[in-house]
Order: sequence, then structure tokens, then C-alpha cells
Amino acid sequence: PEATTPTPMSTVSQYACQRRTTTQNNNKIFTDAFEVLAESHEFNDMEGPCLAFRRAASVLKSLPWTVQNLRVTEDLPCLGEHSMCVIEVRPIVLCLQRANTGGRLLSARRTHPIFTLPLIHSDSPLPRSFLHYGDISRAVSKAEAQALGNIIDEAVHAITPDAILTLTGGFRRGKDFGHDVDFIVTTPQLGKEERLLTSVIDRLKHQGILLYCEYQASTFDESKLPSHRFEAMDHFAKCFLILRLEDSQVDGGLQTAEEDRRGWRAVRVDLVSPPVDRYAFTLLGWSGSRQFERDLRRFARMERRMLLDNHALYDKTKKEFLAATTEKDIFAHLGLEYIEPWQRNA
Ligand code: TTP
Ligand code: MN
Ligand code: MN
Ligand code: MN
Repeated sequence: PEATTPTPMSTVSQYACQRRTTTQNNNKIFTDAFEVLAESHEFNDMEGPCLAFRRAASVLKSLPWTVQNLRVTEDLPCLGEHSMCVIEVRPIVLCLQRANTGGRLLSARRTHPIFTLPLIHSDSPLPRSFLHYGDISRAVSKAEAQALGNIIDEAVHAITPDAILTLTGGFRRGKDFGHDVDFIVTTPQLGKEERLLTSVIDRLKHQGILLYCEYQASTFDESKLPSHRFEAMDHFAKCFLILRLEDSQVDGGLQTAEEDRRGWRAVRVDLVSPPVDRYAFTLLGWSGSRQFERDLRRFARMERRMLLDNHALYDKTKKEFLAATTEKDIFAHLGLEYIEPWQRNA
């Protein structure tokens, strides 16, 4: 029977930045299957099919209704033209339905920290970050993220009282769990931000809560903008941290019995420190999701002849940079309706 659907499918944009995607995924069983396919193609270096499956998953995540039969998706962007997807996805969906917990296992695999840990040389000893492997492979809860926010807030403002600190990444998008906690720190005074970051690291070290730190100094060079590399990481000062979080600091306590006995757990934290005049671009770039970011850049390039990255927005027609102090400014330059952070879970 042809069920009536509340959202006319012809109105769904092919770009994630023109869709509103909350954390409520009504099609998890299908999106997990598409993400398995995306991963296996990524693993085999097949970038084209990998992106196609990620886009398909992202479109399904934005639907306010549950797909009953993949055939109804023929009119949706990024799905219709790939009838092969349906054929490949069906056995995986059946498999997930049978193993009911499959969905949870698969999403845990997707955000597994092994992919974010620094690469090791085969002849070097295991890096210290591996000592905390067990802890950091467990998701961080909202309460734990909040407790970390308090620690970072105290450190940042003890050093620079008028510093700007913002929660970004998945927790800014309203997720209940994440693989890490991401923050942007900067100073109203241009150029002071890099010293702030190294001072924060020093302070955490003296407090005895810094378990691991990998610091990357800024390589940002305004004269080298715009960068033409798609998906290029930014050049701002940043650090990959593992911090010690005490049970007593977390509302409702830590999550596992073992951590509870120990009284603390290790948590992954990312800090990035752009100059204040790049703050809006960094905030937009670090708020994610990765698919939302990809599509923002693709939309800018394909539909507006503009280049967007974490540093700047460049108009290729006018041959000029477009300044922004807020995310809304950037959406406006792109001629896009503003999408709230919690609607960017594409
Ligand atoms: P992540 O922390 O990897 O992802 P997330 O916060 O969306 O999800 P999770 O809950 O699993 O942590 O990255 C956050 C965003 O930051 C992502 O959109 C990519 C962006 N990013 C950069 O732009 N440059 C960088 O160097 C890094 C590390 C991330
Ligand atoms: Mn992640
Ligand atoms: Mn994150
Ligand atoms: Mn991160």
C-alpha cells in the first residue's frame, strides 16, 4: 500500500546543509547498513562509492519518518539513482534486525578511538595514550562532558580572564554521548591565543590531570589562503589530550563499575585555538557533523563558486574574502537558511 508521507520527498535537498537533522534518527537500521558499506569501501580506498553510501545514510537520517521499504526512497536524492544500494543493503539490514544489538556495536566501531589515535612507528614502544585505551574507547556522557567543561573553563579563565571558551563538536549538536569533548579557546586580543593554549596545557599538567598530550603549533598563514584542498584539516594551534576525570567531579558519577571502584576515568579532549578573527569559521567547521561539513563545502563550491574551510570563505567570482563574526554571517553569505547546531547531525 502507498502510505502517505508527511514530508514530500521532492523537497529533500541533496545537500545536508539544506536539511535539518536532529539526533533522533528514525532510520537507524538502514543508516547503520549504509555506514557499514561506506566503511568497507573506505577501507578498500574506493572513495566514490564510500561517499555515495555516506550521503545515502545522511539523507535517511534527516527524514522525520521511518522508511518501511527501501523502494519508497527512489525519489529521494542520493538514493534513487543507486538501486544497487538497495540490493547491497538488504542483507545487512536483515542481519542487523536479527542481531538486534548490531546497530549499537556498529556505531561504537565507527567512533572507535583507534582511528583518532596518533600513528605509531612499528619500532617505537606503545605510546602512553594506549595505556588508557580501555577508558577512552568508552563513550563520554553529557555529565562527563559538563564536568570537563568546568575544568577547562577554570583553567582558561585563571590564565586569561577575558578568554573565549566554547563547547563544539558532537556535544554542541546535542548528542548524549561522544568519543571525546571538543572546545575552542581564543583571546579577544589577536595573537595571544597560541600562548593561552600552551599555558592551559601547563596548568593541567601541574594539576596532575594531564595523562597524555599531543600539541600541534599553529601553521596558519593568511597569505596562503584560500586553500584549495578539499577536506583539508585546519592550520590552527591545537592539542589532542587525555585527561583524568574524578568521580566526585561528575554529577551522578562515572559510568562503569570499574571506574567507580577506581574513582576516576580517562577522557579524550580536543582543544583548538584560532585567532579571534577566524572564530566563526572554526566554530562552524568544528561543530560537525563531518557529513554536514562536507556538504557545506560542496554546496559552496558547486552552487556558489565559493571556497569554505575552517579559516575563511572566499568568493571566486568577486575574487574576495567574505568576513564573518558569527555562524549566521557565514550561512547568509552562502545564501542558506540558518541551521541550528542541533540540526546538523547529518
Ligand atoms: P570529532 O570530535 O571527531 O567528531 P564529533 O564531535 O562530531 O563526534 P564524536 O562525538 O564522535 O566526537 O570532530 C568534530 C569536528 O571537528 C568534525 O566536524 C571535524 C572537525 N575537525 C576539524 O575540522 N579539524 C581537525 O583537526 C579535527 C581533529 C576535527
Ligand atoms: Mn568522531
Ligand atoms: Mn567530538
Ligand atoms: Mn574531536
